Amino acid sequence: MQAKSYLTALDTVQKMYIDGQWVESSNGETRSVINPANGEVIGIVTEGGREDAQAAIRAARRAFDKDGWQESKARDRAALLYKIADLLEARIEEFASLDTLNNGKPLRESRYDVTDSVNQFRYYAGLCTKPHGVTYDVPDQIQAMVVREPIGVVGQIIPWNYPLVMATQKIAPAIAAGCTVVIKPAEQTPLSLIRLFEIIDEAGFPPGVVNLVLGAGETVGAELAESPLVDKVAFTGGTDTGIKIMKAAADTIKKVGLELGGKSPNIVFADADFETAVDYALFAIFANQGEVCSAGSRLLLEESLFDRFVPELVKRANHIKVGPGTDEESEMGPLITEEHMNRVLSYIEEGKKEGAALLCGGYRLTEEGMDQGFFVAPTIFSGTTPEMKIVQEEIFGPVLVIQTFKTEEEAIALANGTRYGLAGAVFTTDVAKAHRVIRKLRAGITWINTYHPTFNEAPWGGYKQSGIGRELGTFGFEEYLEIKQINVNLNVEPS
Ligand code: TXE
Repeated sequence: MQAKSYLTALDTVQKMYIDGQWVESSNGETRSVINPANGEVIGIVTEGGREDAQAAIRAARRAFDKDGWQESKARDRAALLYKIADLLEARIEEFASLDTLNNGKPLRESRYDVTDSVNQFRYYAGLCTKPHGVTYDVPDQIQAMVVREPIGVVGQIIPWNYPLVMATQKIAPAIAAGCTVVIKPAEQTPLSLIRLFEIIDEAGFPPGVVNLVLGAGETVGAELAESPLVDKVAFTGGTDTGIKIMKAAADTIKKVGLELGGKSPNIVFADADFETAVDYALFAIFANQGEVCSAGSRLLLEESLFDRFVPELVKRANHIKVGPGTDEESEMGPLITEEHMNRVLSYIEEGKKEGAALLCGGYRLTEEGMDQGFFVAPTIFSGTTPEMKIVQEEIFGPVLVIQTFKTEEEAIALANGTRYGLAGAVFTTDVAKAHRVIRKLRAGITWINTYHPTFNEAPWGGYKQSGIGRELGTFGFEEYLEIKQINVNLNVEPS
């Protein structure tokens, strides 16, 4: 397989990058990295502990406080970010292959992700040299102004569903803002981020400005959230872990950025364009195997449309080509780990027990070529009630639950009826209705007559228990900046 040629030999332990050096963990432990499409070991990485995280944090602190990074010029930071973008762009196929081998997603999705990463570096390179500050017309002879300054040392904790792009959308704005960074990938998917640090090394940052630590969430991740030397922790992952991180950060009043889970409603009215709505209902949930925080995992269907819409939806779901991501024909890959696959399968069992009607899928795929991997068939339930676990909880896999409604009010009430508020969509050809409904959704990312398109220019984040703060765009940049008020007395005469 061509993609495999991008892997590092298994007798080489892949290292962390701390203070400008490639290092192994102080305890000498390692971790195997697995290809979820076949269960094979595809990498051995050093397994850091708290001491390694502390060393990285100290380096980042020193680089910020003493070595001058905090006074670095936006133009110089932009040049470094442009350089990373160019170097990464020259290696898109390599990075896409690594993400596919390590995460399982189809190559076409990984290629899209890497291109997105390149664009993130360029976007923030451009943004950081643009003016950002305000002056105020105040009473008295005072010149009042606001300037933006970097927050300082930032700890960043990354999930496994978008191993590269989730990391770059945190690194790029933090560097652009003038912060120093300690980043930790998910235990399951470190390979592409380790490779990105080769590029970061080549770009020529001063030691300690960008650091990579590897290891478990409960140790290395927790250290980033707890350390008094870290000024902000930025996290993407599950809501329950987000709660732990917020508690851990509370003792030092760190700034906290949280991009958490979702159970997002996709509302389809009877007057929607039928083909468009069916296409996006499928894409909303089955893209990236359903391992997407913004997945349209609840289809809210106007009752009168049910008999026409659902058979078509099920027919097409059954035709989705599931297979290894490295196969160019594959439309859906395996789930990330055996443990996660079992969690998804147990939700499916729970749904059946609770009395929901299983319309398709609901099982592990074990055909030849997939028997050692963690593949689950595209699954759809109808006959659900709002209190069911499969309706309320994030499954994070290829499982769609259908809820039906009769009125606009009922659709809105159902849509907002979970603890989450990340995303949501409305399909209708009635423009006024589309706007009425979208404005009632308690969610940070919404679409009308489409699902999933996201742009580096636009803010990403959730209402309710889906998070705090925003990533991407100018909003994502602001999250890495402090706000300083400066008041100048204009009455002082030169002496
Ligand atoms: O995620 P975790 P898990 C959801 C999804 C999934 C569930 C559990 O529903 O089924 O979370 O997945 C680090 N202090 N999402 O357990 O725990 C961990 O090492 C500091 C939604 O894999 O959120 C990893 O780097 N860090 C989601 C990162 O947190 C800790 C993406 C994510 O792991 C930590 C992934 C701790 N105490 C899962 N514990 C999304 N929003 O896209 C773990 N980590």
